[in-house]
Amino acid sequence: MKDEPTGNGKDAAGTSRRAFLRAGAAAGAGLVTGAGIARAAETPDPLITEVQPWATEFGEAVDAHPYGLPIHFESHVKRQYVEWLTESPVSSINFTPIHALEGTITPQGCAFERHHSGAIELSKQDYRLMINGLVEKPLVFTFEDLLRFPRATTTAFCECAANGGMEWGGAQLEGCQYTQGMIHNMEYVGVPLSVLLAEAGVKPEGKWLYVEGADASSNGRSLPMEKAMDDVMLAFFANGEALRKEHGYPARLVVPGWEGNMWVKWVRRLGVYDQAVESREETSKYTDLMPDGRARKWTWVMDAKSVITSPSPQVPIRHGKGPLVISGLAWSGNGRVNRVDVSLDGGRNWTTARITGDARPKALTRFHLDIDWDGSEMLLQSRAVDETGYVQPTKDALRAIRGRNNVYHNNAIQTWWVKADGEVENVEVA
Ligand SMILES: Nc1nc2c(c(=O)[nH]1)N[C@H]1C(S)=C(S)[C@@H](COP(=O)(O)O)O[C@H]1N2
Ligand SMILES: [Mo]
Repeated sequence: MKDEPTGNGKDAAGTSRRAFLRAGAAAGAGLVTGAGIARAAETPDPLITEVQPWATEFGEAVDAHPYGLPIHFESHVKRQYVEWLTESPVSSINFTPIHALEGTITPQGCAFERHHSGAIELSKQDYRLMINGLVEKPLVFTFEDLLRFPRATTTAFCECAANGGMEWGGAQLEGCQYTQGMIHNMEYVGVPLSVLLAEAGVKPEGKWLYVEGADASSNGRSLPMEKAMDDVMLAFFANGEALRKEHGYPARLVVPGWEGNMWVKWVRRLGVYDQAVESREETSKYTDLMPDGRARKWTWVMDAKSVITSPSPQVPIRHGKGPLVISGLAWSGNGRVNRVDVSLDGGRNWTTARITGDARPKALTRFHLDIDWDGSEMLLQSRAVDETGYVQPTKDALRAIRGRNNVYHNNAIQTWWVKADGEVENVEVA
């Protein structure tokens, strides 16, 4: 069984696509203010002149939805499951509709899920957390116990190491949901691991923490003690409410900046050891197969990356030329995103985008670029630069080092080919 989606270098139609820069592909990029977008209607607009049903009938009562869902007009904004990627939906992944979201917070209800053995239902009553191994005092906590420790909050992205993995072989799936949607970003509240570990008392030889989940897969991962003591949290709440079942209810690990696989869900045990356990999840999986056939391990940090979410294949331009909002996401596991550049011509020329809202460290950051589109073809790209000075690489630059054997850690620049009719395709530039 294929474990993480790897793709096959082909798109659904079985063709491998590689687009080429055309002469004169550089599109007009005058910056706009939005003035002149709205026009006075030339003929009477019944939506204004006629009394509408929503103004003559009652709307829904306040007792209709004790817990609401998005309005049905937005029902297309949902996770996507791609059947052919994996053999079984209980050991699989789905994708966040990043093309349809704005801002930076991912609602739990459409945040991607990755389970190795399905999402389990573990009640707070049945929950136990054990800390054992090289500690002064092995401990077991109930969920009620955990709620009595001082809390902290952090906003962080969780990106599966396989995000964009299908792109190693070439531009494939249409849509940034499929190509880059193994990511979500939430505001978590929980207890720092440093607080819980201090309670048990880590012995000086305890250099590694092995974190185990309560599901059948357990998804056990080893974390160096420095990271565990730094910014890792055992979270109970996400985006203001309890974690959803699929995200690890009642408690999951939040490991800011590090690959999603380390964000153990339904955490049941923290084992303190003097070395890494070298579990399946950190040996045969989540290592980077290099061109010479050797596997590089412990590539925990998710390097800086960005993607334009709109326009993108699922969000073609329907309004024709003129003012166009280019919107995208950038992030870095090494800290803050300092700058995002956008290219309209496949990486020849770059314009610095506007960072909209906060650029928090190790969290999704929103950028916008407002252009005056002249209606000609564009090869849209974005490039993140983080606070360490690291610049998101091109696909070719990354492949020169990593080859094409890889599944994981593809943070290369993504290209969208915007055609004159506004349709958008996933391509590569050569
Ligand atoms: N216990 C447990 N934790 C787990 C997993 C799992 O299968 N079991 N999957 C891991 C992987 S590979 C990823 S990418 C993230 C995904 O978190 P999410 O399902 O909340 O998006 O959870 C991680 N934690
Ligand atoms: Mo993952």
